[in-house]
Amino acid sequence: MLASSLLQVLSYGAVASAHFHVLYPEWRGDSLTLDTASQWIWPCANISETTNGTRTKWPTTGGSISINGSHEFAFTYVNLALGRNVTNFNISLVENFNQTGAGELCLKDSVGAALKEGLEKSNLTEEALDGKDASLQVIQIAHSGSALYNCMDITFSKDAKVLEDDKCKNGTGVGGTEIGAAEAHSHEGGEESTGEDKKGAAVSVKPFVGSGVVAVVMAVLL
Ligand SMILES: [Cu+2]
Repeated sequence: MLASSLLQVLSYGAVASAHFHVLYPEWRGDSLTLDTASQWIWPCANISETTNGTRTKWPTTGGSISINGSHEFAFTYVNLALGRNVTNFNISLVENFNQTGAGELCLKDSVGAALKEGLEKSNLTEEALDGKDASLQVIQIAHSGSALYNCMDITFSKDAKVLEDDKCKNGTGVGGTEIGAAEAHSHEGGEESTGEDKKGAAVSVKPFVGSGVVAVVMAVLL
């Protein structure tokens, strides 16, 4: 039973034109058609780093990222790894973002702050980034809860620009929201409550948060 449903999932992945395309920066290769590629494979869909010099020049202040997703929604992450032949994508540029609506999704200039923060943690300056090679990794968690991977190779350049508006558009009905914890609920009537009230609130809130998580998991499975 488990084996057959697993096969079903795998064959769906192989046959359907599901999953996502990367439109910008140029991806390492078309992971939907290359024989040895599979978006299920961490960290980069089993596609090696670009060797033919076609890296995209990407601004040191953070560039645009554009994908075309086939799923009605997918939890989306973008990570950055500095250097060449890297597997340590330790700088998060986009986190906990729920892409909604299938189609083209473009983040024009929204990763600058996250990049800056990541550089600070790595003790790197924006100036030092100029001319450095790096790879971007896009992860989507969609149907069945599996993660899909694609990577793009870049060279940071202080002269590179973000995409023009006409090249960075969201498809009709495509957008996204940041996924947050159900914190709003635990703050209800929070500020003025006594220590004891807080304890009581925390206890009563817990099952609610739990069911929220279950609902999210259910949604992914559907
Ligand atoms: Cu898919």
